[in-house]
Amino acid sequence: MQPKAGPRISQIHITPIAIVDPPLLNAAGLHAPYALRTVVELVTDDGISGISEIPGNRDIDEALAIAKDLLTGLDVFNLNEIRQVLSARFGTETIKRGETPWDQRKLVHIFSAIEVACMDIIGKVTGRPVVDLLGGKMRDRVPFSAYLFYKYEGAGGKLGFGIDPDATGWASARQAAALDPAGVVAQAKAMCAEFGFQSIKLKGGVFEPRQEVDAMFALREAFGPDVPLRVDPNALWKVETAIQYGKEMEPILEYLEDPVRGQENMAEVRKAVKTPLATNMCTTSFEDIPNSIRIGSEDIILSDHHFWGGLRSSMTLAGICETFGRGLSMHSNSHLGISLAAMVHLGAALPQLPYALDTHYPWQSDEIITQGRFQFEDGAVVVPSEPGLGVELDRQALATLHQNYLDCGLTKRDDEVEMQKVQPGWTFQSVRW
Ligand code: GKR
Ligand code: MG
Repeated sequence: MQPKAGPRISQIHITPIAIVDPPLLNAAGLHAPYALRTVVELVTDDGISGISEIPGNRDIDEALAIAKDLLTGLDVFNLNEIRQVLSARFGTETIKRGETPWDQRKLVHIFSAIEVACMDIIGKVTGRPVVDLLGGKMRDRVPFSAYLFYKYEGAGGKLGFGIDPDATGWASARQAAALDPAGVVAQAKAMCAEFGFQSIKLKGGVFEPRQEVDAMFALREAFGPDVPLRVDPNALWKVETAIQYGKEMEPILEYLEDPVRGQENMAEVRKAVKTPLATNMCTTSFEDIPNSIRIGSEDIILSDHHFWGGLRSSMTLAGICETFGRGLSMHSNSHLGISLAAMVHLGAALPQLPYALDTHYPWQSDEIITQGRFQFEDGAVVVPSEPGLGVELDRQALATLHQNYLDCGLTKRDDEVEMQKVQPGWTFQSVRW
């Protein structure tokens, strides 16, 4: 039997969108009223469409536009060739991971955008869900963690720091300010009541460590010892601060995420504190792995298919983690359902999943998939069983969110600038306490 020629890429649509995001605080400042995402759609010569979603950034969109001509005519099954063509055009990564909590590298995001959309098509052609293309389903439901943020009052979007007085349930609760331990606990209760999360993470690096550590003890007091807790100061603490508070939180933390900046500092803290250390900041690419193993910078790598170069690369990372005794979990940024679907397929395929994954999804209210917002049951999402990612693009919603992008005037994420609108003169410091 002769092998069949695969479907070939004939169209690539790149659509930047802006989604409503509340005024969340983090180490780099404040979230803008809209978070940017880019939706990529590939269409094959026989009319099959595949989609993906990545963090929005004008430079990455421009690079994707350049990639269009290179990718047209390529076989969607030949992901190796696609990767090679993109590498040959864009060379090795020129942008550094950077100091902010989010990753702005170009090539890894492009790989991810194209690979996920191709996998969606391959799934549709073969009639199998993406999880099967990653080696098969290890679990039917993928657990996620509550992801708490300090925040100002406000709904985001057009309302900005204003609120919708008619909102109810979590939609109302997420508008409230959370600026102290009591506010954090109230947010956690509302989020867990709505989504059923069984683990809780607090985004730290906002207030001086004593306040954030008190918030963690307040969460422990409110939720008891059976709910695993994590805190993520996004590398803002000094080594001695991390050791002092890391030791204090040993009895209550499941893991401590990026307390300090850089692999060397993380290794130093890791030697002194019994709690496992996790990272999405110091070991973020395959090139970082050798030094991580050499010096022991973390226990758990928080993978993210958007910046580890796609779903198959993330499976490769899982193998490396298994070999070297690293745990693996997942990092997130503000996102919609196409990204969530990909995260769920990956989470379902990972050989081990000892930790609930991060997601910002509860903070978003928009959606661009025809099925509407994903439902969580006891904090978990059921793995889609339809071919491909199992989600379809809602073209009307895409048009509306693209118009938001045009209207909001943002072209990249800049939390420092947003913070300066509230606190003039505020500047990001890569190590603060
Ligand atoms: O959304 O503000 C945020 C987070 O700080 C995000 O950008 C981080 O990348 O969630 C992330 C993290 O775990 O570091
Ligand atoms: Mg983190």
